[in-house]
Amino acid sequence: MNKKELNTESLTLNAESQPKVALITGITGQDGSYLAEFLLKKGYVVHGIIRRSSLFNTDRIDHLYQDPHVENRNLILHYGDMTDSMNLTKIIQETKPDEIYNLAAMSHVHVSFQTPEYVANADGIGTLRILEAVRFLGLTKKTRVYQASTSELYGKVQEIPQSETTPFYPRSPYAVAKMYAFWITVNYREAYDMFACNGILFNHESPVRGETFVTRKITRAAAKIALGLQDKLYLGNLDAKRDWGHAKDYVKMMWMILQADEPEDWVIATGKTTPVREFVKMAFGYCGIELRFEGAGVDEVGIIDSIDKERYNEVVSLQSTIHDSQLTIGQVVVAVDPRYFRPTEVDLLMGDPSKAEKKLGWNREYELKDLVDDMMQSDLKLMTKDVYLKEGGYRTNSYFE
Ligand code: NDP
Ligand code: GDR
Repeated sequence: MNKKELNTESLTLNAESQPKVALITGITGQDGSYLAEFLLKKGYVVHGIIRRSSLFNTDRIDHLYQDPHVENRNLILHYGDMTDSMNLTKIIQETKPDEIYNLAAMSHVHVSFQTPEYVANADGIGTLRILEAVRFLGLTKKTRVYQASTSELYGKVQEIPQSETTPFYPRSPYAVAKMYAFWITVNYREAYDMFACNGILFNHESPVRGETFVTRKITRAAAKIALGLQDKLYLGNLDAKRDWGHAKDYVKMMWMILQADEPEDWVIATGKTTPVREFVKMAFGYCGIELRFEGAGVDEVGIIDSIDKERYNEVVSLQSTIHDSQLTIGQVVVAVDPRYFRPTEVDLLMGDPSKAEKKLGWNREYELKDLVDDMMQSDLKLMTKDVYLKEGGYRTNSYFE
């Protein structure tokens, strides 16, 4: 594909001038919701697979939801699960998608040590179920498949930065399951001439990132601490370094990968790496709260060094006077809790996105600072609701990992 031909705003039609049809597994997740929004804007009919849950689990796509009684809907949801081959095959048979984005997964690295067998089934074999359904239904020439592969494959990294040719060394049940998914995607491409691709995406975050991933845990806590709703944030390994981008930039690339001339595997990253500790400083810094870190290992703490009152009032003090900050200089607001350490850690990730930049013309809109600002702005707004609820005498919930 020529760079100039890539018009992300245009209506996307298939050969018979019908809107293209996409199927997204994991549509209720962070990436699924942004991707659905992106594809709908481009004129796709989007089918999504959701799990039955005892509570509504469609928060992230509720703004896109269409009543099932409306005619000519372009977002259609199906109940399903990555562990149920028959169900996946039936959905693919009924929808006959032009593109499948396989995003569904138990995606939490630490939790995968507690549920390794389930993760192998959903994240590993689940990918095989999708590929095999496409093959079995005779859709190999019609349906292109995107597999959500991950920088976790590099694990104990063999070189810095990591590129498409860097050897893998997975360090968790999650990464090992994703390793199977990576290679089965390559194998189906080579064996059956399928347009099946891996996007090896490095960490990407957003205001709708799951609350127990480190960035969102930090921005939620920084917002709550700034508003006087929480005293302290407990974290694990502050030395871990990640290559963090914005999910909005990354879902665009998922689509670009499936529009390329040839099916290939692609690294998507920013090319920069930052320690968790620095992310914490940036999040508090957004509120005008300067932190310094003292101590080492499990004894390390983050302490308030100074407060820029003007900045604090600008972003935190709400429109009214309801909040009287409890923050003091010297206060410990971050501490280490070993329960968040992993049995085997991935110390450093830093991707080399030059192939995607050169061959597909991918570029990013968000730098790390923009990402932190976006997440902090959103979480301050979210937590401010709790301040009002408390003021009004209503109960608010504290969710801790
Ligand atoms: P999320 O955890 O936010 O979303 C995961 C989605 O998968 C949710 O919709 C979830 O449903 C669904 N899901 C989980 N298990 C099953 C199952 N057994 N059957 C059907 N659906 C299931 O992940 P992200 O959006 O952040 O990531 C998307 C994909 O990209 C994942 O595969 C992840 O491993 C991978 N990835 C993510 C990166 C990142 O930094 N975000 C980086 C690299 C790869 P429910 O809402 O019901 O829980
Ligand atoms: P990761 O993301 O494991 O890279 O997987 P996560 O945000 O969970 O951890 C990043 C790093 O931060 C360290 N850390 C903590 N992590 C969590 N969750 N909670 C803590 O309190 C904490 N303290 C320190 C971790 O040890 C780690 O080093 C994410 C997921 O989205 C995967 O699905 C995806 O494949 C990879 O990114 C790329």
